[in-house]
Amino acid sequence: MSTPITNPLIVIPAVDEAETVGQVVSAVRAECPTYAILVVDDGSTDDTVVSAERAGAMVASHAVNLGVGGAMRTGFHYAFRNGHDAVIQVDGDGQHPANQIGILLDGLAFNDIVVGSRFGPDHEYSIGFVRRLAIRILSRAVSIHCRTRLTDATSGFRAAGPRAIRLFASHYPIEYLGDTVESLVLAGKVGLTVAEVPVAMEPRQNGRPSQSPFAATMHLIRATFITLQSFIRRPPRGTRALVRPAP
Ligand SMILES: Nc1nc2c(ncn2[C@@H]2O[C@H](COP(=O)(O)OP(=O)(O)O)[C@@H](O)[C@H]2O)c(=O)[nH]1
Ligand SMILES: [Mg+2]
Repeated sequence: MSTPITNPLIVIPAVDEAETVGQVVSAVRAECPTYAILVVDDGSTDDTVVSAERAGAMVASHAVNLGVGGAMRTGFHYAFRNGHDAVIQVDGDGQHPANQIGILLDGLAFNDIVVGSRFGPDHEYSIGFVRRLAIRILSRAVSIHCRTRLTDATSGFRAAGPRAIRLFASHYPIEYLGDTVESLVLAGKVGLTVAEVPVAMEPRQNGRPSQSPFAATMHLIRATFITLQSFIRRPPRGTRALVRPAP
């Protein structure tokens, strides 16, 4: 795990983010000029693909919408096949500042997965009471699986190292919130190490979030029950072997 990261891949899941995805790609390229950037377009009806390509990213397009989990599965698969030793997930709406990517990558020296938290002591991020409460409960439950203290288990700003890439290239949860919460539960269950670091995040720059605040809150509550249920579920067959260090 202490081998330095030399070949990271930025994965940007995006649906209808033509207004912002170009700026996001440009900002990442300015901050991390040598990193490969893959935008996973999931059936956008606007110019997301054109904007991303114009800004210099590679684009993978799904023929049908598979959700953020499906997009990340594509991203991890690409990373595994092409020898990348880190995957950094970044939103296409400008919420995740490129200058915070280095903070996530630094954490990979000691951990398999590093999650960027909106709720660090030095960062202000406004969020509704019920949503905050649901995130807190979810984060507590995921913390138990991951044997660490997490405050923002639903954050999509995160980095994964080589062992996590091996796992997620073949098993990435694709149900709603699977991309964030379930993926951490799986990682914890098979013995990967997870850490959280505080990062600065911006409000969405344009367009609408994929969920209304009400729908997002209801889903968070549902996800809390599903996550609690995960305490009695076993990880899929074969996943432990995938993360075993080479002899
Ligand atoms: N590939 C893919 N990306 C999506 C989908 N839904 C949302 N996204 C992207 O995932 C990122 C996070 O979504 P967002 O709506 O910003 O979620 P929030 O930040 O949790 O409010 C954005 O870049 C979206 O464009 C989807 O169904 N497929
Ligand atoms: Mg967002």
